Amino acid sequence: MKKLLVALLVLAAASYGFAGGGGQQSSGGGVTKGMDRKIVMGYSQIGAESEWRTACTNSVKAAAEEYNVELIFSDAQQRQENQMQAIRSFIRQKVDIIGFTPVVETGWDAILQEIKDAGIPVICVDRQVTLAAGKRQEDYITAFIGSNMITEAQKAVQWVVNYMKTTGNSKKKDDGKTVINIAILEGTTGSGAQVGRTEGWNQEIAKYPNYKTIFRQTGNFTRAEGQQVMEAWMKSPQANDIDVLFAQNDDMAIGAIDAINAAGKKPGTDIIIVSIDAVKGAFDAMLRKELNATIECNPLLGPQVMDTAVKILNKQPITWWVESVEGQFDWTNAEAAYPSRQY
Ligand code: GZL
Repeated sequence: MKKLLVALLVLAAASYGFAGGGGQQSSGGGVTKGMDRKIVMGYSQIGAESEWRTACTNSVKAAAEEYNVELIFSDAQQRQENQMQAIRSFIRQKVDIIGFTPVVETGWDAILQEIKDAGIPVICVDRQVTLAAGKRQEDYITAFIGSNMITEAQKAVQWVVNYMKTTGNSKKKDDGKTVINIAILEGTTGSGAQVGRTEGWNQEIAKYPNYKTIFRQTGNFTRAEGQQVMEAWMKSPQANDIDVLFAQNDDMAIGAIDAINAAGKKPGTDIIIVSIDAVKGAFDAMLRKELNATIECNPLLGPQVMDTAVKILNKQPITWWVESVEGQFDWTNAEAAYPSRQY
């Protein structure tokens, strides 16, 4: 009886994995596709804050199955210290390769040095890191797989300016002089996505001096926080001044849409809304004419992660960063594109 109890406890502990869920995903024996042995990857994911993140996690797990990679997966619940704990565990377990999405850009110098000292290659996925002055990412990160966040936001600006010049909202059009007031819901403060999208937006919108930012606050990439922030803006004296909302991801935009409707205004008409990701919820909102446009940010990175891991471990040449190829969707193409969307 005692042995059975111990065995069950060991099984439970192994299946639970690290903080917030995760654990060992092994697809049995055999070898990894493209290798002469089965490799072990430790993967530290930041959490499950958005539809996008869930799609990214599912892609990584499915690709590990497809490649027959033993995946030790950790969900950090948005906490950098949980990522550090998981990565140190991967080092202790002497995994073949580490994959991780840094929840924020900074604070990784020491742990990346530990990984380097352990001689384990590391793939940074989705969001980039910023190291101390004088240090190059390429000297610590073996490969980066993800989007160009700056480009995504620049596309969002161009979409907004074109729409305001050609269509406008229920109150005004952009004639080059009329002031267009913008509210911005930013992602997780300090994350590569928030930093890049803020930089890209600010750079591009500066070309249009009649566009004024009157609200800017983080909604932490979540629907709930996007709604809370928008509710507060809708109760403020400047509520009626908002012409355009830029949300740095679809989940915050969808939360904001709920708040705008609750305030008796028409999202997509009174307030023009552009966001980033192009998840299914955004397509639903565009078909309801409540979201005007979304700029695609591809979460289906799993196959590229596993293919790159195999190339690294086979000592084959790789390109350090292969930028994701991404489109954009609005009322002119969302309906036609929706059936073939994979996330
Ligand atoms: C972008 C990714 C962002 C998504 C959000 O690459 O890091 O994090 O845009 C997600 O939906 O939460």
